Amino acid sequence: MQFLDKIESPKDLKKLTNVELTKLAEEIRQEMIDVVSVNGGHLASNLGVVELTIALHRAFESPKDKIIWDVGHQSYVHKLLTNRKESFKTLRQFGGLAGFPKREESIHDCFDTGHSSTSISAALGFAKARDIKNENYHVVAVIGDGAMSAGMAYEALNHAGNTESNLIVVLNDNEMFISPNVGAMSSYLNKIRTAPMYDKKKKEIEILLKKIPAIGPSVAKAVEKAKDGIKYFLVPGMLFEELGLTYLGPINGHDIPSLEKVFKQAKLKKGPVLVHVVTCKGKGYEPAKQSPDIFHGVGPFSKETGELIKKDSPPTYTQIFGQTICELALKDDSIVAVTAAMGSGTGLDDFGKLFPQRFFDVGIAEQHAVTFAAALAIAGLKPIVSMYSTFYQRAYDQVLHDICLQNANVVLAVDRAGIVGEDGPTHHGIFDISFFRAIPNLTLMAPKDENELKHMIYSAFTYKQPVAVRYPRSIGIGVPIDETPVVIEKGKAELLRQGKDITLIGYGPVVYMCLQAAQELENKGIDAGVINLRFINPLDHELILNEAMKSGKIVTVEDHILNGGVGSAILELLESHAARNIEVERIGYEDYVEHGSIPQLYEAYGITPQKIIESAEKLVRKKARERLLSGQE
Ligand SMILES: Cc1ncc(C[n+]2csc(CCOP(=O)(O)OP(=O)(O)O)c2C)c(N)n1
Repeated sequence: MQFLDKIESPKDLKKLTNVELTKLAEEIRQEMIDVVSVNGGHLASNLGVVELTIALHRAFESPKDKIIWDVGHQSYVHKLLTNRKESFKTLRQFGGLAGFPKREESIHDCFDTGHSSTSISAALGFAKARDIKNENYHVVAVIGDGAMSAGMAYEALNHAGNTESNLIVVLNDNEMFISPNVGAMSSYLNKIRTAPMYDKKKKEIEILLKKIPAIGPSVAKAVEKAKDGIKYFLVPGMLFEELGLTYLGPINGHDIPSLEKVFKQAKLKKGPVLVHVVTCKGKGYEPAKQSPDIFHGVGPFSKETGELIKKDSPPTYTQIFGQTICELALKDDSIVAVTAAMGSGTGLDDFGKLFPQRFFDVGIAEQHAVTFAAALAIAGLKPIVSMYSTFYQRAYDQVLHDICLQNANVVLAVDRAGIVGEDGPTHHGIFDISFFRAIPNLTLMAPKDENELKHMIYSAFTYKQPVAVRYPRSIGIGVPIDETPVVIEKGKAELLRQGKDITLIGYGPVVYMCLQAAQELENKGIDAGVINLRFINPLDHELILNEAMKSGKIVTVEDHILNGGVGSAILELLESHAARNIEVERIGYEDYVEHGSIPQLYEAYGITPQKIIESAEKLVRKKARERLLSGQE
């Protein structure tokens, strides 16, 4: 790579001519295609910001100036330009570069991101800190038109527009979220995307408006109002100006000299500035340009054809969810589905096509999605909200306050529960049990396999109360799928195997790890029982206590943080039944989990049959020693 190899730090960019910069952009695209075609990753978004990132690093001085990448999935170019090109091949791999900005990875990553729409708030925080400490640097938030749909972005704009602090918001407008964009803000941006650059036009409009004569005070007032109205129609970005930001744009986001020019202009303005940059998602690689949604977050693919490398495998939980909800909705027209910019990720694409009137993609607006669904339910429909576990974190109050406190009949499909692999700590769904378990009225379920998922989704609609069903990102176990779903009795766990020496308790697919461990323990002379919990709330007190009393020892296993997880719930249950002599070992995560493939992470963090066996043996040995010492044997 003739030019990329020369870039040790962003400063080196300033030595290149325009022609060389164009060649550098080509090399960066090639490098990203090479690496992402093997490791998977967020290709289309990164292809779209190559020139934008180069121009930002020429116009600003990172790390002194702070550049905050919203979501951060588009930070690959930034990583390549900030001394990480040698390690770029390890992108998203266990122990390698993260797929998102990470402060501990580089001084050029000034703020960790992963969840959408945090950048303007963070940028304003930096700007205020700078002002209070009398420091001198620029702060830039780079936010996509998708991320601009979330409430947090408006909360931050509302605050920013009312301050004097210098701050630059770069709106990267590519007409796409993961799927084509939705919502009124997107329609607004669509309208102004092709308008001529504001600054030049603004002057012409001001001159034109000044020519309108004033005739007496009252008429003058009306004329002023009319002028504002005319300006509103003629000036692109007026909405942002009204919010107190200076609007610059729209700018072609693939023209480095124009971008640099506008950034230099923005640096000179006082107060908050919004630079509207228009880019093309997937630029420079035809398959990604044609299908930016598929290449938004993509697995390994053939560089030559753009075809995804698919293995013969069972359907994913998400696919079974998508099929089930379509089957149910065909028979029941009160079922409606809500998602927050994750239609394809949550398997609702087919639902959207079959029932367009009953499908709502509300944009990146998890809080709104949940409250909206609460009212749909209270008004007599049967809404299912489908989002990733990690994004429900955004909507906790809405689940608690709007759905559960009112006991609204909403089903929450909690996709990507458990670790998700290469996207890492910002995206692992390992907290939902802890935060949902605390909420009264919320039934909380987890299927051990994809067939049980079908029955659980069906059952959830029959309980007539708030229900959350959590299931993982992975492919299913490969079990046959029953044609007709049946109702699972609420709160009933499943005893998969009797055992007198120890009881293994799991939920979700780790139940199969428990079964494997039980089999291997049998070979070692330990008789282990296995409970598939199915319900985390309410717990099956009777079955758990019965089995625990028999064996006196429990190992709980969960693809979840230990704090407040099911292991904790079982300890609480034993405590409240004064069953304190039962020994419990809990397996789960003790901390945030890094990025890497799911099998690697399971191995590294000890979610394995081997770990279950070790924990079981430890407990059995401990009890035997105690018995020996107390003279019972
Ligand atoms: C709170 C939250 N919800 C959902 C997501 C999933 N997500 C990641 S990127 C993305 C689309 C972002 O669109 P945009 O900001 O326009 O960026 P682009 O990829 O188009 O450049 C979504 C929905 C997220 N990261 N955070």
